Amino acid sequence: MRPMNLSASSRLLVAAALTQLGAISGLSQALAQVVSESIGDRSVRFHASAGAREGAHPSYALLKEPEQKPAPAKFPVAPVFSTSEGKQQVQISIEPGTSLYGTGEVPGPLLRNGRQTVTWNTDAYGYGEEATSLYQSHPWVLAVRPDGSAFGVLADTTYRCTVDTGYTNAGEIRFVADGPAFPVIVINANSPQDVLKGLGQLTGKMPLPPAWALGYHQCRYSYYPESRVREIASEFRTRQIPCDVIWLDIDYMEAFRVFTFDRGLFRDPKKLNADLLGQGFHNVWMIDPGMKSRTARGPSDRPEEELAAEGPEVAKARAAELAKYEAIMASGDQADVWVKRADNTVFEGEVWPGWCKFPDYTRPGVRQWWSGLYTDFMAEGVSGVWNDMNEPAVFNVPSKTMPETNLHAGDPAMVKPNGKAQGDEAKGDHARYHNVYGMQMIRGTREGIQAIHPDKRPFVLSRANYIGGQRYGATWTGDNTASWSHMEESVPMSLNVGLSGQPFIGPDVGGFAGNGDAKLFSRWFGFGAMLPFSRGHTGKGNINKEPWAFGPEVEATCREALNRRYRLMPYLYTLFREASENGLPVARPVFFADPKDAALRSEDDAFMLGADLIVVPQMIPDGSRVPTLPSGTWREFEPTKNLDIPKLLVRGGAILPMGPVQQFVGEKPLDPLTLLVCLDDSGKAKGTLYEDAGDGLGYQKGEFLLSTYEATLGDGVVTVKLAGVEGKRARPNRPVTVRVLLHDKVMEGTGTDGQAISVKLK
Ligand code: MIG
Repeated sequence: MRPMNLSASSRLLVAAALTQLGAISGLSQALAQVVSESIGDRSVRFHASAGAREGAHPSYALLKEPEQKPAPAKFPVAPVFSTSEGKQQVQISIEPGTSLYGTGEVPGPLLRNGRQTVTWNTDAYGYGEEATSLYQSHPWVLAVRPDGSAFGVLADTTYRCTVDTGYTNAGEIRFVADGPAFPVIVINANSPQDVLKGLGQLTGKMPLPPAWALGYHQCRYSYYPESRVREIASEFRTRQIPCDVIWLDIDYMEAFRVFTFDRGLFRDPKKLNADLLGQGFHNVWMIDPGMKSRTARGPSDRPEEELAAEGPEVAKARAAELAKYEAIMASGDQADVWVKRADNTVFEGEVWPGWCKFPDYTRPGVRQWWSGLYTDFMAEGVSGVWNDMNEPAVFNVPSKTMPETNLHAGDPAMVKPNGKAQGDEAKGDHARYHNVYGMQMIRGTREGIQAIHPDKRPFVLSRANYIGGQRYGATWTGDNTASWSHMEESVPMSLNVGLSGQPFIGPDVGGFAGNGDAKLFSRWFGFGAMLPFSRGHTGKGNINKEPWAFGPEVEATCREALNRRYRLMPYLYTLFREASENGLPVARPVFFADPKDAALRSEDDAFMLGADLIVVPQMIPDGSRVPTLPSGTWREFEPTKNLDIPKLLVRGGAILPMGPVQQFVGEKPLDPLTLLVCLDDSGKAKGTLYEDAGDGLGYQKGEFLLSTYEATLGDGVVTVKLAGVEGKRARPNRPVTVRVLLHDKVMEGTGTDGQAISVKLK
């Protein structure tokens, strides 16, 4: 409650007294006047006080400092500000029956009620369910009310922030953060879907990735030498298992020096990349932030005898790589790009290459320098970049990262909520910038590779990120474990990242830490092939985990799982396009099908792809778990007895576009186009198909084709018509197969795209 009927001057006096009191009791902010402003259709930003608004840092979550309008007279959510042990605290009460989600990359179940997360990007190898901080930070909660309406709350701070989703008090969401007072942004809407669209408007959307990135990715720590990479690629093609990308982990580097190649293991990366591309494989190579700062040979250098045996030509190439690296480091020193210690000397920390310096990506000029380093690298025919260890991870220190007192320069041009550029206030300690370090790194990476290939869409994968970071790259869920619990967890974890603004997410399919066995691998692969980012990966020293590594039975399952992904690629690509336009996740919880249905709120074995398809994996070995699914018509598509292959259910009222099996995206034209029709109770169905060049930015100039198909049932005949077209890409002259899913059978008809196609139901 606020003091009433005080004159202006006495109010000031009270405020002053309370400020002093506030330091110990936390009363001052609770009593100070909360200031709020409208920053979007259904979004209001709240500040603890006018002073807090004045002092607030620029936002890293928001796409840009938004246009402000007076706050609406009535708004259903009112954050309450106070201080707790010197930190700002914000409480948002929730009505009973409210379900909480989001909070980013979190272990455990989908439903977050009763949990606590701490935003602090952490190298969390083999994390357990009790872990409160993983690799990414999303101080964001999605709250779904009993009536299916929803709101989202974003604590707009980069500092370490405790996100309490009913852990301390079941009736509230609570944020407590280090650093100065921070604003809280609330998005209120009629549905969780609309809240996420609002989040996309404010924080930006995932730019449309190149189509190949939606294919299957094969990784391990690490594939080398070059001959092993070629062998993996050939195996995929000979065995006819679809795959689009082969990944190169740190061992390709010259003793972990970034932007170099070990020319003994990889004599000609350019030729390797070109040959792979000739077989339909793109490639992704790893780059870390830690840059080897001392020239002395270290434990990561290969033994002298081994190097000598490679002969003079390799020795020469190796020397050239080292010279290139020294030039990079010299340019970094010259431009003084490094993160500093509190005493302003250059900070060094140990990572893979031994002692390293770390670029200060918070500085725009450093990002530019970093972008430039990709020029030679990309010239080797590199298609995509994997930025790892960017929490940043530092070895041999208890904190696993750099000291919080380290110094960053920041970006003076960034605008604060008060509308002014921050100028000198940009300088800040690591505590302030830790959680955005990785995000700013991949921002530089993305800009670099975009500038080098302006005609291509960049692909960047990052381990660390911060809310809004979907603007710069995809992410994965880090070093999980080859266990049934981690397999099960990989679905809700991916879903909550999606519910926090990042659609391009998936786990290490098969598990990173440990071997696991055939059964686990096969089960995981079956549904891993249906997640937005689908990549098999495993740690150093583990057994082989390619789809064929566990024998013919598992191989057949993997092939079937991937064949399905590739056949559904037209639908998946349409979903990615939708996500890039409106911010909705690609993989969604099943309660999205009916946000009013309380029974669906905690279902997290099954998940949806878009609004029209439910994927139902079996998370326990014997397959006895029965997930809760939405009511209404949902028809199973291509039922199978193989427990490792998830059930697929199509929504009544939907048309799903599908294509032929292909070994890589773009291998074949979308011919024939298959339209999978599942009628609703009134005998109607509708669906869209998005097509474009699959790469490049022409789509931004209208070079795409967005087709809407509609089906109607009349007199025992289903007729599918093209009901709408957008974009200026020409419609291919192609055959269409219409497959109508009925409750006990499938009926087919054929025709030509663009013309009405009829299927007689017998
Ligand atoms: O400390 O580059 O999460 O995917 O294979 C390990 C080697 C460093 C951690 C990543 C993992 C990657 C590994 N990296």
